[in-house]
Amino acid sequence: MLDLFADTPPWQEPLAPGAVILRRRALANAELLLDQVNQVATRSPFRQMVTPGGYTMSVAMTNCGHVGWTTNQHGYLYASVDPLTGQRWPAMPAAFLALAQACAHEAGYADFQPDACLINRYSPGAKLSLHQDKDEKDQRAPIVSVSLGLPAVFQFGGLKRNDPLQRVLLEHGDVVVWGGESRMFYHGIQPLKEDDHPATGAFRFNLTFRHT
Ligand SMILES: O=C(O)CCC(=O)C(=O)O
Repeated sequence: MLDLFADTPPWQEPLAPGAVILRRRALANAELLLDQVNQVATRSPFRQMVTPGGYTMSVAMTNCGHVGWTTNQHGYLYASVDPLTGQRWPAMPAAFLALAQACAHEAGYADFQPDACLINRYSPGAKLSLHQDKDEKDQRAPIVSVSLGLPAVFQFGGLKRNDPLQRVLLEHGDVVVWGGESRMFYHGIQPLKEDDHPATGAFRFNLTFRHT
């Protein structure tokens, strides 16, 4: 029988073993989430981090939670203090935590306890090269990734950098959860196309929740 509600948001699309896209899952909360992104950024501003190799990342980043992802001349690390402000990272807003836990649960990962939320801000041309999220000590927990604002092409590969890539468009309110078999799969974001989004103007924001 025809399912009239098959495309009614939110809906799920399998991506890989252990990975699923929850389409528009964060749409209803988007305004609140963006407001809280702004509040986090007033205390720990967005900044373009420099990799250990001396490359300035095109994506601007900040964090909230017990620890935040950052870089220094020696490598990548989670730190409890924001190196820019010398203060602890802002606490993770309750709405962030609730959304991340609900999405993880819906994707099959019960008891997700994120202690870090990396917030990425993309302007036109900004990208994230293929990488693995491997700075977390506990890789049994999934990654929950929330997209807000301008659409972007997400690349999702395999355990090896040169494994074939799937390319999927992530739009305002989409959530991707990957864990289990695909927890260490390479992924990245292609350069953002210039456009204007009613909620975020020229930007795309992404929240990634991790249990470090
Ligand atoms: O912006 C995205 O959708 C992906 C972010 C990401 O891969 C990361 O923060 O590790």
